[in-house]
Amino acid sequence: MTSQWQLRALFALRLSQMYGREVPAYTTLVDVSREVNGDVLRAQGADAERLGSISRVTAERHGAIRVGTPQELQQVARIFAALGMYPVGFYDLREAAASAVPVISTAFRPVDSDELARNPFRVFTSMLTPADPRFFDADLRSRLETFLAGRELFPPELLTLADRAATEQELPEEEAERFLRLAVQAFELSPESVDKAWYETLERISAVAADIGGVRSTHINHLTPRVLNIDDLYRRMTERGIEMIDTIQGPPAWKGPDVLLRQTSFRALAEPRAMRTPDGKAVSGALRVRFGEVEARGIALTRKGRALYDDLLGRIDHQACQNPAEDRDHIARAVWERHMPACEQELAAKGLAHFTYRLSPDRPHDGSRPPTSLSELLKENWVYAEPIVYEDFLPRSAAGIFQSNLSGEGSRDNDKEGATYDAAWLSDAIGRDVLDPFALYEQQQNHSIGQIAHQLDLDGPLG
Ligand code: OOG
Ligand code: NI
Repeated sequence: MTSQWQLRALFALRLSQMYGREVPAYTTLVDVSREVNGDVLRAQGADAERLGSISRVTAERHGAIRVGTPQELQQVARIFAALGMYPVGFYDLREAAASAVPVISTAFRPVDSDELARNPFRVFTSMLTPADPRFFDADLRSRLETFLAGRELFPPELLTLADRAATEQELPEEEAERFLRLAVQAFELSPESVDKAWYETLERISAVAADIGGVRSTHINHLTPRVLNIDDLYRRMTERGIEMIDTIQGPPAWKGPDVLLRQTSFRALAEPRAMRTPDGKAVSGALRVRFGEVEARGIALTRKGRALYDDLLGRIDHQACQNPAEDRDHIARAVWERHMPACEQELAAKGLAHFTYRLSPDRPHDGSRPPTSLSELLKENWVYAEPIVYEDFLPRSAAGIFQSNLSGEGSRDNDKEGATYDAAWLSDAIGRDVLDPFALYEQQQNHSIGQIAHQLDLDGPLG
């Protein structure tokens, strides 16, 4: 029998092998990430594993896919449920991007800390919004919806096997093999020829719309390894002649704790694709639909910490706008140094980040009674705090990644009122709850605090 987490790990591995064959620069990225991680581990020892064991970090990937309709998203949810991955978070990229990115997104990922430790594979999944009149007029909307309704992204056999894995929480070896083969195949780049005129019609609105609704299949568009020093990785990739986008998205490099997520990417090469012209002629074309991305993960922030993060980004924007000659990274670092706590203890004390609390092995064993507040317990060395790693995404970074890999701006009519989508709408459309990431981190933290209270025989909640 192959359990769900094994299916998840195998799926991530095979997807990685497939993507490496299809996009060779990805293999370079994985090699360089491994070199960087090895160097960080040698230089920092156990500290390098503070946000996850090296085996987890080495295997860690996130992928991204894009689909066209709620029905397709529902099917994606069935496939990922087979792998123990559930929709977490709602991202509205339409609002986060300046150019035309007509999608809303969620991320499928494991939610329990044990499952995350086994294999944290996650997939950022976007769905097209044809009902948004800022991008699509009534005629194009209806042509698009008809086109999408007429395609099949996932064969019924794959979905049946997925449902079985989700219900039984495992699959017999032969079925597991079949499931994995069909699942990986569903995310390969299809050799089917592309209707050139239709693709170009959508491309004028948005390259993302064309990528999703201009073809009869979906594909994984990047697969992102995790690296322990993204600044070093950026330098090494550049030295190897791979042209990276000009920024690292997210928090700046600085001496204090890493929070949330830092990401950077490179544009993939145009790949040859068979195309059909309106008069039925086969021509060869090329599409740039895939790219490379890498990320470094930091500590999960609380809602309050996240509000601070968003506020600081706003300050950086403002200062960068006022001082166009100054280097943005430089501005960002100065803002961070001024406003972001310089150590984990302060992040915890101010309620800005999430931690798992555990009993210290060297706590007093002389029969003395422990204090009853968490801060005292920490101070007197009864317990210690381990940071909880951020497992999710950032809408603004995601929009930056989308945008930096598009050729044109596309078009959007901001005079029109946008169609409204939110987490509740998405839950309804997929037919399962889209989970709140903040609530998940909070539960994990509270659970650890509850356990400490229990182990130390303290009654009532810890203050
Ligand atoms: C997704 C872009 C966002 C991330 O890591 O933030 C993303 C896409 O291009 O489909 O992958
Ligand atoms: Ni990504």
